[in-house]
Amino acid sequence: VLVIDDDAAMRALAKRWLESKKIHCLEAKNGEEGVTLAAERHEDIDAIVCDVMMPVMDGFATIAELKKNPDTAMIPVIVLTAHANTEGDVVKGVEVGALDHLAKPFSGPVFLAKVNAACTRSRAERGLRKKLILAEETARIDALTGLLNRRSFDQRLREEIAFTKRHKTPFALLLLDVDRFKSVNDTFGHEEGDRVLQHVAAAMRAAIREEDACFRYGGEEFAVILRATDLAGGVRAGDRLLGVLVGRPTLLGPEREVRTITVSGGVALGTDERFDDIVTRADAAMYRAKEAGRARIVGED
Ligand code: GH3
Ligand code: MG
Ligand code: MG
Repeated sequence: VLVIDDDAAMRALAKRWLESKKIHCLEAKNGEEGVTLAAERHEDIDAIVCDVMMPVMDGFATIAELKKNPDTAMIPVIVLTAHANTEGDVVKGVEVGALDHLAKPFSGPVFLAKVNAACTRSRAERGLRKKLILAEETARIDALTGLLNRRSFDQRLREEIAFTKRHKTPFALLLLDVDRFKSVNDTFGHEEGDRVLQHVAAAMRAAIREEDACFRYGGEEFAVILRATDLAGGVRAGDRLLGVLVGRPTLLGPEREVRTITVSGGVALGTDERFDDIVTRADAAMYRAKEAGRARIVGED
């Protein structure tokens, strides 16, 4: 719990009550110090107790600052009001986002009960936020390869089409399919097959620029959406990936057999006039790459 109060005796009193319940107490002697400390230690702070009357930056301004920073905005604040002007201060405190209030001089058990309630709420919210972040991530990311998943691909493709319509700059779609992947599964088993998919994903990360999003499109098929890129640029990106794959063969099975994994790829162009059938066109180009002998990237006609 962070206690912000310019009165040293007040801080000492609060600290004694908190520590009697084994709650660690951080202290700040004015609003600025409190805001800085809260930002630095936000992961450790479950609640903030903040005095109203302080020189330079009063309690309300302090709370307003805490609410501006997304890292500290969610930490519940209890305002410490002076007895004489409690009502007005409580109203202002609630208006700037305080959770609760306490009038000075306060009773220890009431203080602790309020602090405990704030801490419980804080920890529950922290747990929920963590779960939410994890849930958002599993919704976007393919668990095996760590690349963006099919759902993200559909979303990003819609965004890219909107961007292309607005800015009249084309984008390229590179669709990739692992060559003779069934034979990896059949010869070495599915687990080694999975490792090959991770190997391809790592090569994609190495070969493709950060702003060009890489996806696992499904099974052993991958995709790259290349913003503001023409057909030749899309083919170049695919060739770069092939270069990386050829440059780093992988070892498979108990005998650690050396295998070079390759992909075949097709590139299609999305323009502000033609975008609807881009996946079909890239797929057709990829099919031609397979027909022509695999391990190559073909642009659409
Ligand atoms: P081609 O060069 O023509 O693409 O030949 P291929 O063997 O790669 O093509 P095919 O489509 O016949 O085989 C794809 C195989 O990929 C079939 C399927 O069992 C396998 N596969 C799809 N998803 C996964 C996966 O997540 N893990 C593993 N291990 N195998 C997968
Ligand atoms: Mg396939
Ligand atoms: Mg394949």
